[in-house]
Amino acid sequence: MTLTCKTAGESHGPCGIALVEGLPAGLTLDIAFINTELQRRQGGYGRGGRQAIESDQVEFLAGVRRGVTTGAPLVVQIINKDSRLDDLEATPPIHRPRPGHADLAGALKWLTNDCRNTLERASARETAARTAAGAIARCLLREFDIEVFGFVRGMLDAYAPTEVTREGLDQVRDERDDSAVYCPDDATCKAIIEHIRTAKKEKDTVGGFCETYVFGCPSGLGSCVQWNEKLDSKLAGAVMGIQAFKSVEIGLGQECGKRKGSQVHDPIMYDANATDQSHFGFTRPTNHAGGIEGGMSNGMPIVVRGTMKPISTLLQGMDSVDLQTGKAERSDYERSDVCALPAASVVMENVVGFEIAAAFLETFSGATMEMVRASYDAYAAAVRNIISS
Ligand code: EPS
Repeated sequence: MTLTCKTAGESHGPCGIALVEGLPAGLTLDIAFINTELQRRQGGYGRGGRQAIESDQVEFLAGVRRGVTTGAPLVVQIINKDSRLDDLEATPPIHRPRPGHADLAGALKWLTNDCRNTLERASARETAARTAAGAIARCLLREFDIEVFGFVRGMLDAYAPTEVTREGLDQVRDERDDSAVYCPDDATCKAIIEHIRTAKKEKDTVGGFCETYVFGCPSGLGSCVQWNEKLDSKLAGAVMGIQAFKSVEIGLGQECGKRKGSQVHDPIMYDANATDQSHFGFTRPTNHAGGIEGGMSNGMPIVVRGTMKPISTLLQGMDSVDLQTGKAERSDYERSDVCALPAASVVMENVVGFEIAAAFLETFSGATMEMVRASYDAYAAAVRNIISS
């Protein structure tokens, strides 16, 4: 069965829900880890007033018994404390759409001059449910020593030079976790905070760049056989599915267009002493491909970069139109964040983790964890014999 996730819930409704199907039975969920990811998603310098109200944590309604998956569909709930959707005064109609938000496009799609229904569902509050689903899926990846790591790379003119390797991961993770904007480089962190402060003063907003690395991902995930089976197409879809994301890159990404082939492709080497690694001995001195060739993982770290646009709710407003009168007006203001880039880096880390878990289970399928492990072990044994067979 394919691992899938659907979410439901409005920003100011009673709760957010994720329905996750396709996990094998017998997976122990690290609930403290899942809740830590939810707390991290709520944090980061630049957040608005909402996060002071909420304290997100998961509650399992189905598919989990004593912390272990049963193999049945899993339903996870995150309660909204700021629940007020049925109170007309607390959640009034919105008639002046915010440029960049889903407001106008939703009004045109659902044939209404009230943007409220659209903005409630389009809200990035929904990413709490997707983060939970991703963190749940990562419990499976961790059983196979697959580590997912996301962070803020930069914004505007600030860009962290940090190199992320598996060997240095513990230190970089500590640096990220000590940073108010989830950026492991101190100077870049300070510059980002300054940019957010300035944007706030100017009643403006800022976005930026997030990156996610996957270490220990074995070769063989994804497929070149169909366009929509490619691992990079799935990752791109998941990252572009995060609210406010406008671009996704794998490995060198758009830089590929500025270089010749010999400066882009990663030479292939074989090290018979490294067959215990995720590349099973087929090492590469560079990783411009970002761990994916032909839509399949090659065993090198997977590297994904995403760009988040600045939040579209501006305190200064922007030129818009009143949908009741057709007259020019400034856009409506709803309480919002000045910058949610740190939160977005957590969301990206977890949606990438979810897609890797989905591809993993497609390749090494089984109704139970034991069967998944047996399938993985059989593949690992066979791939180590490629050279001699
Ligand atoms: C959001 C508007 C704000 C953000 C929200 C996304 O919510 P509110 O209008 O309640 O202040 O805080 O993000 C979250 C609630 C969250 O948990 O990430 C929007 O319009 O997208």
